Amino acid sequence: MLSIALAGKPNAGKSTFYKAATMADVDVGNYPFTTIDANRGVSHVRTECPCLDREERCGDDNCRDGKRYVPVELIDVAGLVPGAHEGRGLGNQFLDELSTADVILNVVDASGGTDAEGEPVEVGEHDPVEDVHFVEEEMDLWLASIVERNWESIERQSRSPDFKLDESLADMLAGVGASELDVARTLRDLEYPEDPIAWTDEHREALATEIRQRTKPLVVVANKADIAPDGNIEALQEAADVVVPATADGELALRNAAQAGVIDYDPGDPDFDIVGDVSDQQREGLNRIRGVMEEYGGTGVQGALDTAVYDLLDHLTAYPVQNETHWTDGQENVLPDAFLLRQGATPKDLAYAVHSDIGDGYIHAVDARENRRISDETELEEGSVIKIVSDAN
Ligand SMILES: Nc1nc2c(ncn2[C@@H]2O[C@H](COP(=O)(O)OP(=O)(O)OP(=O)(O)O)[C@@H](O)[C@H]2O)c(=O)[nH]1
Ligand SMILES: [Mg+2]
Repeated sequence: MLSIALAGKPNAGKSTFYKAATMADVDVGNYPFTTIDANRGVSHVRTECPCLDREERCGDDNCRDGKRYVPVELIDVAGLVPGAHEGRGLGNQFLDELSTADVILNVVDASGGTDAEGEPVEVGEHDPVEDVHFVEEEMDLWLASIVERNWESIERQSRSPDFKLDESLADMLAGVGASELDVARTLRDLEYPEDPIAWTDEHREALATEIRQRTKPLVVVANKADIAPDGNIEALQEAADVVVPATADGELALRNAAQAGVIDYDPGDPDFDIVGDVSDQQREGLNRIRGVMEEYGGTGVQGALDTAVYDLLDHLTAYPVQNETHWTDGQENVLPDAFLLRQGATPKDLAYAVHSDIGDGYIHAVDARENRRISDETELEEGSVIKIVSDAN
């Protein structure tokens, strides 16, 4: 499963985001370091279900009237403060928790109502732009310290006649989610001495930064948009490449209200309808959230997850089926599974995503939308419905 981590300074709203996105019961509080141990749970990205091209909707939990929710892992870690890589705040051990993540949501308090350490201050007092880059810097320095720690071993290995720098680095960096390809591409873009003994701290830091950028792309979540002073969101949008304005608190309220049957709302909808009895106070609260949604096209929680997976990681959703006519599995469930794959993935990649035995036994694939056999090199698209013929079937 793809893994998305929430990072950022304390008190920015990471756990609120996590709670809203997973509906798990976790602690939220208006003080730094509410979260100590990481929370891991299942959330979803939202896309259009292929059933929209058929007469009937799927009618299961993952598809609400054609809105398809595809599972991803979400990780909520302790707040990060400047100097965390050296052990400040809750230290660097939780930076390790980020190592398994494919993409990071950097949750920023766009209201400027918390200082650099996450202590409450007047709204607007702190400049949230300062909180954008330190997260990247801490991650870079943390990675650099891992490289540094392991360098002696690389130097030792370099004495062997069949030493290859890229292979040794790939071994070392596998633990932070870097593939051989990531290492190869990074080395291609860097200037560095052939002999590891001649590497300086600057070389190692440059390597760490490049690897981090490649393996941990970042979305800035401009949270607390509901109380952010004018201009703060725009300033954040200028400071970072990918910024999603959000109200995690608002999303949590909507999901709770939807669960209670008070409103009609599916995560990621741009608006909601009030369908149950509400007090004047509740109506006022809901309308305040509506105001933020009108401005930004939704609460931003679902939007941030979708942006991370579909835009930054450039993934697509593919649907394996056993029956190419009815788009069902062996139990007649319509479109039972959805897999997130990199753009450029082929039917065989989908087969392996389903199960390694199906991948090993892959014979050919059928495009169920067109009901015809497709070549092994066909690149899947968003919404591809594929029957895999495998001798492991
Ligand atoms: N106004 C507003 N407040 C929010 C929003 N999201 C979270 N908060 C509040 O911000 C405070 C901190 O929220 P948490 O979710 O505990 O923050 P955190 O980032 O997990 O904090 P640590 O675990 O301490 O690192 C709480 O008082 C939340 O209610 C939002 O969208 N708008
Ligand atoms: Mg927390």
